[in-house]
Amino acid sequence: MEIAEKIPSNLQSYIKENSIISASPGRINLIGEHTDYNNGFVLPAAIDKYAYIVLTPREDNKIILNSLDFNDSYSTDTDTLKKCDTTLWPNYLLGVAKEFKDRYITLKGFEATLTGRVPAGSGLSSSAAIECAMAFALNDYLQANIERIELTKMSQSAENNFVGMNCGIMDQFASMFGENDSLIQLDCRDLSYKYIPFKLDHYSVLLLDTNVKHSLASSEYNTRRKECEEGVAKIKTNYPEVESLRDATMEMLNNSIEDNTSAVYRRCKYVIGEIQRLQDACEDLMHDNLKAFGEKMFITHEGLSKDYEVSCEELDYFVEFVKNNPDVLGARMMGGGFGGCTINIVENKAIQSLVDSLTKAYHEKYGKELKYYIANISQGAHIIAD
Ligand code: GAF
Repeated sequence: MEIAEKIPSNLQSYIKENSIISASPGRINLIGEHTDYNNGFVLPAAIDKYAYIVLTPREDNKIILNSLDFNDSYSTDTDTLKKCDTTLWPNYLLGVAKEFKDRYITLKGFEATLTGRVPAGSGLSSSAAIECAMAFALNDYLQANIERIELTKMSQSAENNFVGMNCGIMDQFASMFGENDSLIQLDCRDLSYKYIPFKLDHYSVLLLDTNVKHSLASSEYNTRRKECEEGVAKIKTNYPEVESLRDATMEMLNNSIEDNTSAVYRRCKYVIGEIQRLQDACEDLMHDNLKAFGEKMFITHEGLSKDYEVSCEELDYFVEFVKNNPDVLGARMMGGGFGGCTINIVENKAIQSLVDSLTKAYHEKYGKELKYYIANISQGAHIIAD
């Protein structure tokens, strides 16, 4: 078997003559946070950190799953697809297998070995990367010929319905549709999208990882979704045509919820503002106005922190730390929130000194270790060898 692309060395010994190897990346999101499940726009991109799967066919109906990162294995079979209730990682893979089965595609036995280079718990969508790599490998193995867009929806559905995390579609879409050096402007209402070239010259996308993940993350995520739905229901009593916050304006909101200090009002205010802000930010990119783009990132952070309330002390500290640094054009928390990374647009020559000073300050203030990554915008899910 000829393997054109470099794959992690720990996978080598699992590769057999008839193996299929797939890879799918983590993502960043420049602007448009918590807008996907409100039918709004998002602006993600795939990054050069991948989840890899080696899938080797079996003659029987057994499914054997190995995680090299957790040094763990799990077995079930194609008939039962028994969910694992002691640890989560097998369920990302089994959830995707179930999606094929639900589409009346006959499953066959296999052994799948997984290793990931997307840091977990950093808000870079390591779980979407695993799901999409699995969807790609199974599509190839079962010769199902399912299109990328459908594989994207299957991966999201696996996370919603098998794993039990009610995420939107942004992460899986970015992992599947990423292109080198391009952002994806995705309209989550109808899944239409366009690529926006993103060449930063002497700037880079720097991810500063707080290395914390507060346990509130998934329960608060579901609460935010409910609060947005509640807002839509209130607006709908005056404006029946409004189906989601995408259709709402600030005027509609003000005419529908009197108390502008209430949680529901503030959640809706943030989302309505963010959907518009993303569209304005894309205009900034068209006009090569990175400075204006970056300023909007700071505004987004403020909204996520104060109105949407999904930030945390560490993330706020990181954004505050870079705010008055002239070499940083924009910064904000990224992803679901309550930990993980901030995304920053930083002048290349200033990166090292920024990282050094924040490492020291973060350690002094919180006793915690900073991690950081330069995000190179890369290709989405693909087969490496089959
Ligand atoms: C998480 C979810 F998985 C996405 O769907 C999205 O809602 C994001 O949080 C917030 O923008 O990554």
